[in-house]
Amino acid sequence: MNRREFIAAGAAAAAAPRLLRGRASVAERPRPSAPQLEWQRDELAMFLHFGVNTFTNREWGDGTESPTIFNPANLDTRQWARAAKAGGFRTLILTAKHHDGFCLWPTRTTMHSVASSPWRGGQGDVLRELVDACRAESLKVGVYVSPWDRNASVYGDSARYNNFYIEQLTELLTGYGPIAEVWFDGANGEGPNGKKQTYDWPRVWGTVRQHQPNAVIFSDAGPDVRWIGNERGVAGTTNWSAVDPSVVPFPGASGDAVMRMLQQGDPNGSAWRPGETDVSIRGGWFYHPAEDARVKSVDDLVGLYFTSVGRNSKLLLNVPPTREGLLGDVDVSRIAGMRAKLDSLFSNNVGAATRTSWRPSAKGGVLDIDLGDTRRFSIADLREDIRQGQTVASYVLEREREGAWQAVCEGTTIGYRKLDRFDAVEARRLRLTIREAVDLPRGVSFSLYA
Ligand code: FUL
Repeated sequence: MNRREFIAAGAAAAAAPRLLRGRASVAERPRPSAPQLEWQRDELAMFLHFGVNTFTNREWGDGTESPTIFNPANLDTRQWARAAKAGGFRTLILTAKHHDGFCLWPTRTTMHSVASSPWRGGQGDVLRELVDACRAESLKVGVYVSPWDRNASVYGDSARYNNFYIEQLTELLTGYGPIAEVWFDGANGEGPNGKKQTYDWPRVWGTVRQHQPNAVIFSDAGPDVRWIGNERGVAGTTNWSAVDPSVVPFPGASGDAVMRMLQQGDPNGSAWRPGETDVSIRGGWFYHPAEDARVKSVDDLVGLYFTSVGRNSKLLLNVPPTREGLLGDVDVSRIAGMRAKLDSLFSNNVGAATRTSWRPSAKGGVLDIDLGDTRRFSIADLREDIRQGQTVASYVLEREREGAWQAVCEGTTIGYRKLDRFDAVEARRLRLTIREAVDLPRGVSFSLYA
């Protein structure tokens, strides 16, 4: 494998990228915070939807469920954590409270919790057990805390419910050690009294910052990471990590412009807010026996990796525990299968090249490589050094064939990672051309896999 530094601007003149109108300089462009960077590099997180819905076989509870139905016979969070770790997942995010209002930890704010259930004689705490298991397996923990609460009598009485919700959050953020991610959806149904609840998002986010300054906060509107805009596991083929925050002002905002911003971001956005792609390994978010035969295949899961991580996003894969309190055998084997397949796809690196800096005077550039020998490959793994922001808006990777250049793959954004899969091709000489960028790119690299 030959590693070659970037060739002089003159050689690249024919392929000079058009610098799109961007911010004044790389220094002014948004960049990730340390927690955002770590969040992205982790690539995979596991979502665990678990609660009264698991026992009623529903997707959304209405808040009238009796806590006595919550009684997983063999709950084993260590089994969850081991399965996640074997799949390469780095964080486990539990539905501490879903829309039905049932709390998986023994909260002081309501009786509607595990403390009123027969499970562990009313002494249990699912979150505590998850935290312990994750610490033992060197994994991180996150919590989903639904703002919509169909059980709380004060829901819809805005000030009172907001106090109640902040108290719940405070318990979660102060009682369990480091929390890596706090996950909010924008669901906002009507309260029991017919009144509409107005959430106090600045206060919610301020509470997370106060107690867990290193946690990333997820919602449609960030502030740290954004929803990717669908639950199918597909990020935009164009996906900027920056957004214009005024387009998605609060979680649950809707409309075409909102969806576009969630899917694609904004090349000139002022806030670094990368997209998280959440999708379930089954049809629903909660466990339903009828879906045992509909667990996504290994190839499906590998495909989801390519349409999320491979499009500058992060994959949050939901694997719902059963009524036993375990991850299903089929689900566990599919996750392990996904890992094995990904490891094999990325095991044979036939060549790599990096260009770390572009001279400010150079109008364009090509990163080229001579593999030394003709090699066969079917995956291109492109990356930008996102510590310095995201700049590439359009690229093409070409191979030399009988003295002419022929495109192997092309695309728009790169960001943290862009994976292109194609029918295997052979080549000895290749070049990556950045056609368009919003600023002089930094640290662009690619690797090729057989
Ligand atoms: C949505 C919820 O309504 C679904 O039940 C699920 O939890 C999904 C991840 O978020 O907002």
